[in-house]
Amino acid sequence: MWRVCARRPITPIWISSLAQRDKLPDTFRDSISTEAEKLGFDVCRIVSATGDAMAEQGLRDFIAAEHHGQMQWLEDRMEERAAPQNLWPEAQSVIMLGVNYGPDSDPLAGLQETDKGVISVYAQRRDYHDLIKKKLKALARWLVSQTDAEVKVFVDTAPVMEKPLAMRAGLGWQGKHTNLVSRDFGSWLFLGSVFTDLPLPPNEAESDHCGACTACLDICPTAAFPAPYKIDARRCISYLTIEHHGMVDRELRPLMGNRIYGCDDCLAACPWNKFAQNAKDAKLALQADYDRPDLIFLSRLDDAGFRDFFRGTPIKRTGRDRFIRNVLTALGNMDAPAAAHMEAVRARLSDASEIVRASAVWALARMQPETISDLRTGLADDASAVVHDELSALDTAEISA
Ligand code: B12
Ligand code: SF4
Ligand code: SF4
Repeated sequence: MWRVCARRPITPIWISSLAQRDKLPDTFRDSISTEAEKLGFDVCRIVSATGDAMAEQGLRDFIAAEHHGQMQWLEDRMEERAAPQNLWPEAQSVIMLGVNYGPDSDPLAGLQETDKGVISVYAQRRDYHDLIKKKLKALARWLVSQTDAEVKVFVDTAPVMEKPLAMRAGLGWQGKHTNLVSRDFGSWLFLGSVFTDLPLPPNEAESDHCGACTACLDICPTAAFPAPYKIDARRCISYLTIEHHGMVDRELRPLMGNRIYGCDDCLAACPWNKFAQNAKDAKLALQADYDRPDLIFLSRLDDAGFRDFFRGTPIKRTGRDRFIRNVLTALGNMDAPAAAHMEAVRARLSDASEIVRASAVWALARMQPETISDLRTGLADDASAVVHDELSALDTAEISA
């Protein structure tokens, strides 16, 4: 007869190759850099997760002066943004990473072709958020596989002040245009971070190399810098075309030219770009469709057409109506518009979106001031206060070119 033996419980033996945090080899920081490079990051450096009084004060001043405009999310999570440990108290170190997105031609060349729209360099390609997040997660997984670290990854949208952290990590310095400038990549680095509870040895901070230069401040079409190193986002074309909802101030519209999504003027003016390199990640290749697209074509996009044309790019985020608002502003700013341009604008006077109709009113009045009285009659029954506000403004000098 078979005897059934009760099995003795097995005591677990943990076999682990994980390095404990207090026994990390001195070369571990180099191993992180090597891994980051393998994953396609162009630069990787470390900073301690403690706050930085100047950055924190800069943020508080920016919000107090209401320079953030409608970006309420900056104000709502200001405390977490002010210092990494406010966001995650256990964080000890931040691994700051940069991906080069250097353009292969002059980003400002399209500003002279006023029948075309200019889309900023970062947006003329696949959405960098998706690409960088994947790389950051891969680096974080690797870190966890090597150590007993806790990690969190962030790019752009989280309440993290990426530029001051990148400066302290030594990726570059915050230039007078407030963006990070790198000796190796000029103005063209996307930033991302891996927070960890590992106490890693920090790299040395970079220092300011702007000197007496003011090229970025001088070129800004809307005078968005109240002082060097400070930006009033409410005047910045990047904010106005991407973040701002509703109509843009009439005073600023003529200054926007044909920039329909973002702006690169201050970045492109920087003399440190002479050291810039073209983006090497094929997934960040510029896509020809978004290089100076025709304004008439864009003005005709409906919702589905807009989503289809801009699928996979950051542009899809503004939504069709705000984007067409930008296109109509560019049409209103055109040099010597032809009949076809005016026709394209006129077609938008009956658009379902009130900001599109109101923008069409402004653009048409600039292109053809003699049609103002017809515009008033034709839109007298329009139900939108926004449209009527534009029609009333036609009485004033604000509309004139
Ligand atoms: C909000 C935001 C915007 C806003 C406000 C811009 C701004 N400068 O803050 C708007 C919509 C305008 C914008 C525009 C652009 N953005 Co943006 N934006 C952000 C975001 C989400 C937060 C930035 C932030 O915290 N702003 C708050 C203010 C208070 O911070 P700050 O500008 O750093 O201000 C500091 C200085 O004033 C400083 N300070 C005060 N006095 C002094 C004195 C000295 C000497 C110094 C050094 C500093 C200093 O203190 C403040 C705090 O540090 C970051 C992503 C992130 N999570 O960080 C991307 C980010 C800054 N944007 C980016 C990009 C690419 C752009 C655009 C180029 C896009 C485009 N082509 O249109 C433009 C550039 C416009 C410009 N000149 O800044 C990149 C910049 C990469 C880089 N190399 O720096 C980031 C980092 C996104 C990313 N992950 O790559 N953006
Ligand atoms: S992005 Fe354009 S509008 Fe904004 S600060 Fe720079 S130059 Fe001025
Ligand atoms: S353009 Fe001149 S002032 Fe502006 S960030 Fe570059 S070096 Fe600094």
